Amino acid sequence: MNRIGKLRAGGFKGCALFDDSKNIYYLTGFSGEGSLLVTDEDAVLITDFRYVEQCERQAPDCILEQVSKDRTRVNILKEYLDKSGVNELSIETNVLTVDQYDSLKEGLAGITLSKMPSAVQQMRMVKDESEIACLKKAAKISCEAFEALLKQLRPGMTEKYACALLEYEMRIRGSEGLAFDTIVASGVNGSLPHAVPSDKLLREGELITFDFGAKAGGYCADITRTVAMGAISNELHQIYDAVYSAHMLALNEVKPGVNARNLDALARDYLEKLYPGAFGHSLGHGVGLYIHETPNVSFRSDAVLEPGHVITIEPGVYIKGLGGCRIEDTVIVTESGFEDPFTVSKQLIVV
Ligand SMILES: [Mn+2]
Repeated sequence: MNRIGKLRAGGFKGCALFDDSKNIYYLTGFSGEGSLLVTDEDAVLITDFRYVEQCERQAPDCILEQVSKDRTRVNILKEYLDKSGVNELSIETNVLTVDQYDSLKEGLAGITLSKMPSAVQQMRMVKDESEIACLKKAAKISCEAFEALLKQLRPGMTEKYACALLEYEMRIRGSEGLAFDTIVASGVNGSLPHAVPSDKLLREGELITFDFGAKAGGYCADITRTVAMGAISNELHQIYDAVYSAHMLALNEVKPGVNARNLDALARDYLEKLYPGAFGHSLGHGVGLYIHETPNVSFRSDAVLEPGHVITIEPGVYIKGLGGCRIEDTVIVTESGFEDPFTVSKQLIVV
């Protein structure tokens, strides 16, 4: 059964308009720009000239409607909604702009616009076999690229240069662009969890954090490793050891039925005792077509882990003026625990 069929089988009723490109890709396979209207009878992709052939190739099961000078997206929607005889349309209120909403409201007089049920989000949270295969491929590319980078890292190289090398190594191994902007944070820059690679030179005695990910089949990998350039101080060693322990503590508890909030607490309580206030972000997040998606893995999360969830575990310690460390893998929740598709060592790597 295709995914729209599964959505229906799961009790999803009525007409729905999707504008989130990842939801459209997930439901139909079409990765271009456009909208997807799902009615009781039809799945209609509305796009423009640029994507017509792509749409035919990627989503042959959908009805293709091309907008034109005389037939706007709203005109097309109205035709199908009139045909269905419905008076309500679910829309993605988290994606549409106010202008887009106003134009729908104006063009679809008599139709009540309602908030999209969370059915697709719920479905996307539990990854199927084909999605897991893409995630594993993205993980493999990321790991192999990182191993290739490690052989090339030298003191005196800029963060930007190291970033370019890593991205190149991912690209030549088949990555579809990047899962997100690569982070390279060396020395004192390591205290910025989301540092932007700079002209700063890598130096002996520093920790260097790389947070990056390849993409395969639309799915993102997310991995962070912090490596040492040459010999580092005891203080930095201790930070590394603490983050490593926090990572393993939380990781080893990943299994179905666990509250994501409790995972976060395991790592947070451990680090808070050693480095008060130095771990200020969430332990992790869901990963899929988006780099950040549900389930959340934070102190606020009410998510309970299920087989097929894909989450990151990424504790860190950040100390202004000294530096920082983060260790992260994206892992798959299985029936019995978890699977970690990343192969790069989590023991301190010295380059
Ligand atoms: Mn992450």
